[in-house]
Amino acid sequence: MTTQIGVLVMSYGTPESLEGVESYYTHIRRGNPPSAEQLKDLKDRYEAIVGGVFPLRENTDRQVKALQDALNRDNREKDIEYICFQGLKHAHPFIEDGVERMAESGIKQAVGIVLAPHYSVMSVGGYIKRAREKAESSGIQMAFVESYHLHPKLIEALSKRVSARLDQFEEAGANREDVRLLFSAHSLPERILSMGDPYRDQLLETSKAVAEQAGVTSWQFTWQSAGRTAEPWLGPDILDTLRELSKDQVEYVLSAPIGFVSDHLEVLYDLDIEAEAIASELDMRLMRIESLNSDPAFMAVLSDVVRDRAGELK
Ligand code: FEC
Repeated sequence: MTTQIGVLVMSYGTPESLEGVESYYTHIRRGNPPSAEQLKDLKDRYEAIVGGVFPLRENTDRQVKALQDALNRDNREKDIEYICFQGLKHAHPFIEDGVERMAESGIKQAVGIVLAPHYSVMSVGGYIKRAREKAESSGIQMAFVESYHLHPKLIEALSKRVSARLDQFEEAGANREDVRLLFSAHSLPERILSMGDPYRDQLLETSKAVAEQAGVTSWQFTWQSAGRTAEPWLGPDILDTLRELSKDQVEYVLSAPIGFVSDHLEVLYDLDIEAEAIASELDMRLMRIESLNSDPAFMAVLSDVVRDRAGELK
């Protein structure tokens, strides 16, 4: 008999339309509505990005479908059928909706995974807490993937992307050795460090592994997309890092936003528009590695870690 295992694929979520930005932003701000100025600023950023106003929605839909296909394609466990459900942190269908849909489909056992490879109690930890609470009250046994930041297939997929862009720098006349590889991820409040949170260390581990595999020695890590709140956030921010690199006569920079797995606002605006504008002001050449999106290599990472966790369900 075939056993069905649910897979709750969790992602940040994005509004469905410009009209939905206010309630989305209010949700991110834990129920506090943004000021008119903050709202306009966010809407302007969505309007500025190319590739569709809310590309994260489409990208997450594709990733969820591709993961389900990957999990069932080779059907290593002949008696298991994986069924993927989506659960978003700040938009419909919310994490709780995803768990509810699993319960309605008769799922009794499930694995939860977040489309973000690095664990922080403030990011992945928050998704897992919400899913776990809902699963407990819905009678679903759930196991969770907490991080996959050093999975060999992830390191390979990222280092291939780095090498491809270094080839392009070379074709454009630069020496590979003169390109500074700049890894980045979403900043979080500095207080996570005193909480012993693994987020920063995991990001540095991914950076080191990717640089080594791509044969790059000139690299560093920087933060991006810090929140606009009064408390201090982890830095330096990528815009300041670019200014510092320019002072050191660095002309070529390759951005590798390893904390993200999809094209969305924080990549398409914060890097491709905002950081790009600073780079051109400083007369630097900035390129960015391609996002993982639904690359089969990334789906293989996700399906490996989901299967591992599924093996722990009794
Ligand atoms: O394309 C899109 O529509 C969504 C892009 C998006 C992603 C994303 C990922 C992460 N965030 C993380 C932490 C925070 C914290 C705050 C915060 C605020 C925002 C705002 C927008 C936004 N985030 Fe986000 N984040 C994305 C978008 N994020 C929009 C609100 C306006 C702004 O500050 O720019 C601050 C909350 C507060 O005010 O208290 C904290 C982390 C990630 C990466 C892991 C993950 O994907 O979950 C961490 C994508």
